[in-house]
Amino acid sequence: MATWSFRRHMKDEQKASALRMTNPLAQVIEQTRISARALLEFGNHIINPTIRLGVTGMSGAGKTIFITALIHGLIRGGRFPVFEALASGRICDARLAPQPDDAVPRFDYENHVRALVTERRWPDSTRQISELRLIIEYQSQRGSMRTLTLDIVDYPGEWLLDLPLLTKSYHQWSAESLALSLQQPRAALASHWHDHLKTLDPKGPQDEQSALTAAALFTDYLKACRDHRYAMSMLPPGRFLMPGDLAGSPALTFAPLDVPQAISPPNDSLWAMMQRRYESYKTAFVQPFFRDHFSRLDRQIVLVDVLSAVNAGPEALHDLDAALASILDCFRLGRKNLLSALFSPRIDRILFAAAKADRLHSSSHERLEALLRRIVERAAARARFAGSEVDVIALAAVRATREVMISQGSSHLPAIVGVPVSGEIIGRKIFDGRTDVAMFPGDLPADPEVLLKDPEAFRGLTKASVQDADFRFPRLLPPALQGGEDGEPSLPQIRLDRALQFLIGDRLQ
Ligand SMILES: Nc1nc2c(ncn2[C@@H]2O[C@H](COP(=O)(O)OP(=O)(O)OP(=O)(O)O)[C@@H](O)[C@H]2O)c(=O)[nH]1
Ligand SMILES: [Mg+2]
Repeated sequence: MATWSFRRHMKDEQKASALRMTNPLAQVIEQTRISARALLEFGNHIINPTIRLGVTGMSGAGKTIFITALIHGLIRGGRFPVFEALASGRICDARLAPQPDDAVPRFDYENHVRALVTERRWPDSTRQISELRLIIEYQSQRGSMRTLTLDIVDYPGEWLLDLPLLTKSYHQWSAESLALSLQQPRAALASHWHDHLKTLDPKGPQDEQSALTAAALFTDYLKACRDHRYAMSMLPPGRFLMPGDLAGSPALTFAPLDVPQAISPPNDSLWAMMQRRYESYKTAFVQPFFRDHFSRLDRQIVLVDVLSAVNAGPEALHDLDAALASILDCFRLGRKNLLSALFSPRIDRILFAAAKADRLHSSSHERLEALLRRIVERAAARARFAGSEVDVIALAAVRATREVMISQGSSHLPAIVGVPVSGEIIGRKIFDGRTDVAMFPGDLPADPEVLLKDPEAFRGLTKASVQDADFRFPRLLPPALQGGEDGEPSLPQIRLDRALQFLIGDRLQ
C-alpha cells in the first residue's frame, strides 16, 4: 500500500529528469521542422504580408466575443477612433477569405454574430481551436494600395498551461499536482479523489478500473475548481476539462499518483501504466499543438477575466497570478527577423487585456488595468528585454452596460446599468434576465497590492455568501442594439480599437 506523503522536489533532480524524458534527436528534428516552416512563412510574408494573431485566455475569458466583435467592426467599418488606419479612412475593404489550414475548424463567425445581434444572447462556449482569415485592403501612408492578411487563431488558454508538461516527468507532475491540491480551497474540493488515491498501490498490477476511477475523480476535482465560486486557473492537463471526441481514450485516462522520484516503476504496474499514458498525452496533444499552432504565431492577445477572479476571492486571484506566470514562460518572445525566423519563431507583440471591463464603471478602468499590469509585470519586463512590445489594457469587446450617476443625498455615485442574466443574485434579489438594474459592483483599490499581498484581503464567493462578498460583478445579457444605417447595428465596445491599433496598427502604415 502506498504511503500518504507528498514529496518535495529538488531543482537538480527536476532538470536531470527532464533531460531523461526528452529525446534530443527527436527534439532536433522537431525544431528543424518548425524552423524550416517558419522560414518558408517568413519568405511568404515578404511577398504576401500576413499576421498570425493568437487569441487566448482561459475558458470563458471572452475569446469568442473578442474575435467576433473585432471582425464585425473591421468588416462593417465600426466606430474605432483609436484604430488609425480605419478611423482615417485608409482601409478600403476588409473581407473574410478561406482559411489556410484545412485541418483546423473555421471560427463560426456568422453564427456568433447572429447570436449577439439577432438573438441577444452570448454565443455558446467553444472548446477547441478555430481559425479565420481576413483580407484587409488599405492605402499605405504614402498612398499605394496594399493588402494585409490577418489569420486569427482562437485557442484555449488551458492548452498553454499544458506546454510546461513537455519538460516534466510523470513523477514531477504528480508531485506538483498533489502539492497544489493540498492548498485551500482546493483541498476540500479534492477530498474524494484524495480518498481514492489512498486506496491505490502504484507498484501493484496495472488495472484499468482503478485508472478510470482515478481519472474521473481527478477530473471532477478540476471541474469543481473551475466553478465560478472558486474560479481557479491552474488546472492542467487542459484536455481533461475539454476532452471533445477523445473522452475516455487511454491518453486521457490517467491521474497523479504518490510515487517516489528516484526509481523507475515496476513493469506492468499501475504506476507504469499511468506514466505511459501521461507520456502519450504529451505526444498526442501537447506536442502537435505546440508544433502546428503555437510556434507559428506572430502576435498574441491574452484575455484575462480578472473580475471573475476578484468575484471568487483572493485565492482565485493568486491562482490567476500563477497561471499567467506559467503561460508567459511558454511564449517565445522577441523581435522578428530572418535569424529568429530560422532558429526560433518569435512573438513580437503581446497584449494582456482585462476583458469585460464594462462590468465596472469607466472611472475604475485604470485600476483594473493596474491590477492586471501588476500581475504580469515580471513577465512583461522579461518580454521587453527580449525585444517584444508588451501592453496591458482593460477592454470590453461588446459593451453590455451604460453608465449613470446616481444621487444619494448630496453625493453622486458612478454606477453601471445592465440586465443581469436570469438567476444572477445581487444583494437579496434574484434576476429574471429581463430587468435593467443600476449596480455598484465594488470599488477596486487604487493600489493593487492591497488585493494581492494578503490571502484574507477581501471576501469573495469562495468564503462569503453572495450578499456578503466585497465585490459582485454579475454576468449580463448582451446589449439591446439599434439598427445602423444599413439596418445592421454596430456592436458597442470599450477600447477594442486600442487593442487593434496595438496588435496590427504598425503593419498598416
Ligand atoms: N459584459 C460582457 N460580458 C462578456 C464580454 N465578453 C464576454 N462576456 C461574457 O463572458 C462569457 C464568455 O465569453 P466567450 O467569448 O464565449 O469566452 P471564451 O473565452 O470564448 O470561452 P470558451 O469558448 O468557453 O473558452 C460570455 O458568455 C459573456 O457572458 C464583454 O465584452 N462584456
Ligand atoms: Mg470561445
